[in-house]
Amino acid sequence: MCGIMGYIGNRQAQSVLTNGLRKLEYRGYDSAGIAVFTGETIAVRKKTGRLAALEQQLAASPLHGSLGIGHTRWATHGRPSDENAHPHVDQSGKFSIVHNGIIENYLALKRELLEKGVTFTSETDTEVIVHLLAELYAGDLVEAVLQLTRKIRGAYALGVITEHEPDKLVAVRVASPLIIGLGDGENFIGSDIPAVLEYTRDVCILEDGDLAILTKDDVTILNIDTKQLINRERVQIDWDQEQAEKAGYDHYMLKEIYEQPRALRNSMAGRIDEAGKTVTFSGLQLRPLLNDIDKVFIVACGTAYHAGLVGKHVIERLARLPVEVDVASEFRYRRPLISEKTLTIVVSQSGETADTLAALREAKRLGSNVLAITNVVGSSIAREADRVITTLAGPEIAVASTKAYTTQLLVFYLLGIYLAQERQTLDEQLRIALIEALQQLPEQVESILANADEIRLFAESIKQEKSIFFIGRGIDYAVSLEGSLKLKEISYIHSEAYAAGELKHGTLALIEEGTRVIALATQEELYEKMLSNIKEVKARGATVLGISSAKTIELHRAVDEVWLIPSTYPLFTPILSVIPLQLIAYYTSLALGNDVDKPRNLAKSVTVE
Ligand code: HGA
Repeated sequence: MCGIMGYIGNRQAQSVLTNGLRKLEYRGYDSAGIAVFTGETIAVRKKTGRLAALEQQLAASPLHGSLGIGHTRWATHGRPSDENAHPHVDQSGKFSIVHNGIIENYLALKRELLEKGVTFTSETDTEVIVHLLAELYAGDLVEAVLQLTRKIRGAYALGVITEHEPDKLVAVRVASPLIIGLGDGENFIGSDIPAVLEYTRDVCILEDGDLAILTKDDVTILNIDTKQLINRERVQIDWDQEQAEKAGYDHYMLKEIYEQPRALRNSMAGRIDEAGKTVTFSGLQLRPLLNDIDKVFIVACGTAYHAGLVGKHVIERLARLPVEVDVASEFRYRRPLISEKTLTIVVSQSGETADTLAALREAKRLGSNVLAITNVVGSSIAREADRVITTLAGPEIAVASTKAYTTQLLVFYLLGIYLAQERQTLDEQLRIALIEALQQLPEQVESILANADEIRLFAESIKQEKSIFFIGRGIDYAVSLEGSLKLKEISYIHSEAYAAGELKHGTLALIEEGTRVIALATQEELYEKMLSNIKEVKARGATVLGISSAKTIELHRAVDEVWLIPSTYPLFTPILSVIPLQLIAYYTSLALGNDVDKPRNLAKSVTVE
């Protein structure tokens, strides 16, 4: 995480940098800072807390100049503080850098620098970079940065300026994202495209090993190892800034929840033939990846992992292929059993999730083909995977993922049906009926969203709870995990998701008079079993909310309250049952006065291990 912005041109850099950083705050918001070349020296302003705190400081003492770098931080090394905030400067104050990533060998480098008498002013790994750079500089900034890249190890996107060469801004990308915005008489760097969209729609996406030299009028890109010039494609961005803003909603999360019908329609568009009989991923050439596979491995983190758990049910049921699911941070170190006959599916909203990217590389190293499901075209994961299915959810800004999750589910449904077509494991009539049901989902989501009011009241009633349980069986259990994560991450209320049949093996001991339980009961074939589990918690005093599509009297009798969701095929219920859970989390967080879009301790797009 962390957001980088850089500018060289004729405008006042201060406002360009703060505008860009505002679009990147989703990447981190522990502190923010900018460094601007004022004509004589590099001046730095940095402040703990949100960008607004820095802006206040800048209003009191503005910086004037047209070359600068900026940063919004999500701390990995050293607590959030003014000292640890970026940009960092060397001892002479003549060099300044911003960094996104982790320098793995920083302790050894720091020791060497300390022995040489260098004084450090922060606890960050980043600071070694700027001292090293000053030491390596011998009149040529680019050369010094190239040498620097030979000394530091880890992940880094860097923005670098020096008052010795105020006609340039140097940027490097090694395993952390960075893009260039191409303007007329001005150029930009940014961690993500929205940062520069206010100024230009022409961008070029740097790849690992790229070093870019920006002047007002030119951008040159070199490879850091070969020093060869590189031509990176210029891309025209056709989505507008408005799409990345709140569009009248109080929070990005609410906006993104309400965008789900559209996101689902977009993600389905062009992937079902006109007759509604088959799923097609035209242009993707998936078939060569499927020859001879005997196993699927789904790897992801957080919400995307929960989508993967649903994906397992879908692929196993429809395509009759065994599926293993793992969290990426476990997978990458556990020597997974993978071969050329395994299809690895990695799932990541941002396409930059560091653990998922590492898992992708590990799977490839072991000979597996990798299919990525991601929301960001041109992201690292999209570029390194053998094939990519994009979830067309549009930019997701809120830290708590909603529309990315439901579109990931949709892609798993499409993929499950596609695999079933290819493997001939599904009767044609059933396939057509499934596709029909799939096409109804956006409208069904709309109908749930139209009745969101009761959820506000429910949120009010749980906001003082210390702990809440989500229970379900089969695919409902996978959704329970997601509902519980959503509640935890933005309301900070502890919650547990449990496979309903597993409660009696220990956790039932936690149920007491008044314990709040949210029970998902959407699976007809497990309905009676689920009713028994609900009765078990009721008998211990729990207050139960049931979420189901079954209008049966038994359920109404067994629980304290029931919310009905529209009926669909059992495999498709997650897209519907998760909507009330997302809204419960949202309204509870709101009722508690939390910062819904930027929950504490978290950030969007986890680009560190
Ligand atoms: N390691 C640096 C940058 C952190 C970062 O990129 N987070 O995503 C620091 O801790 O300041």
